[in-house]
Amino acid sequence: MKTGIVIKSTGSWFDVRDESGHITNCRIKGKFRTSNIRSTNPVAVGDNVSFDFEDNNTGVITEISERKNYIIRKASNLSKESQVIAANIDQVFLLVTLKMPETTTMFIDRFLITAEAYSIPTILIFNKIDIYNDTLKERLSELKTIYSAIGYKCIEISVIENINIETLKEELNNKTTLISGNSGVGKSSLINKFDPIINQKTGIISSSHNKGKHTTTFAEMFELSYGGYIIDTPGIKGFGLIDFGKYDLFHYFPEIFKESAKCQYNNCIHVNEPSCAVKNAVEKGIISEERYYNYLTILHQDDEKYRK
Ligand SMILES: Nc1nc2c(ncn2[C@@H]2O[C@H](COP(=O)(O)OP(=O)(O)OP(=O)(O)O)[C@@H](O)[C@H]2O)c(=O)[nH]1
Ligand SMILES: [Mg+2]
Ligand SMILES: [Zn+2]
Repeated sequence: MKTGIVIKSTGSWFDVRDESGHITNCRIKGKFRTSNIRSTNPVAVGDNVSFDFEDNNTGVITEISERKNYIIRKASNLSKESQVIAANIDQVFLLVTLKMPETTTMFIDRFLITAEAYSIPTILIFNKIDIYNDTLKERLSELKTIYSAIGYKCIEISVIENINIETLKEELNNKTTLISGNSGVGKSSLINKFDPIINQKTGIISSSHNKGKHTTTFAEMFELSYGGYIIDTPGIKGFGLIDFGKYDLFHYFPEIFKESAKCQYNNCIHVNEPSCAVKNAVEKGIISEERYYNYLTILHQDDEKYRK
């Protein structure tokens, strides 16, 4: 038996790298009891696994070590199956763009809820600033103000014009970083800049829809020659949340959670309860209206699921 880390997953086959750096193409046999989560992929990139050789080149995964954390999503709110994007990560680079394609704050907030739930530090990276006009630059500064006030580090970059790439590289040091975001925001283009040994395929933005074309199809982890690992992932359209309780959702909005201590009712979910400190903070501009609106929308969109 050998042990290693899953560095690539194509659905049914997994590349597992052992300590010596040797990579074995592994499959899984039978059903796996990883944890109590129901996911379409029992093994994810970042998982520490044990495996037996089948022959010289292939192996069978026999065991998955308990995960420190993971990022999990559903394709949509209604889907039953969830997918583990990656496991055992130290931080996330959430790559967003205000143009070509436009990342919504709803997408950002849904992602952040999941990262908060597993206490995974997330840096918001605004890419493609080279194509922002004045209106978009204003919007960028507004978003940076909102998210940095909550405590998220925000960095604006341009992969094409090499702006702030070195600053970003400093954040990678010796950590395992997952990079996620919508299709076409420049995830693969960015990681190609992190190390010349990485040569990920990049795609074009469809001119009719201003959206990416899902160029990256599998999650894959790369070792950086200066220390640390980076995981490139396929672009995601929607970020469906796994089931959080109605009374738990606001715990994952740090600024709402902070104010909630002052609400009159301890079962307040900050919708229309009297003497709600959260609503009060929104009125005073302490909590961003947009974030609060997204909170309410998620609470109601996912309401059906909570009632079941
Ligand atoms: N203008 C501009 N274009 C960029 C920048 N960064 C990346 N792009 C372009 O955006 C397009 C998509 O880049 P990719 O790196 O393939 O995007 P991705 O996020 O990996 O997309 P998926 O693999 O589909 O999820 C390419 O045409 C890149 O050249 C940037 O800073 N400015
Ligand atoms: Mg890509
Ligand atoms: Zn309240």
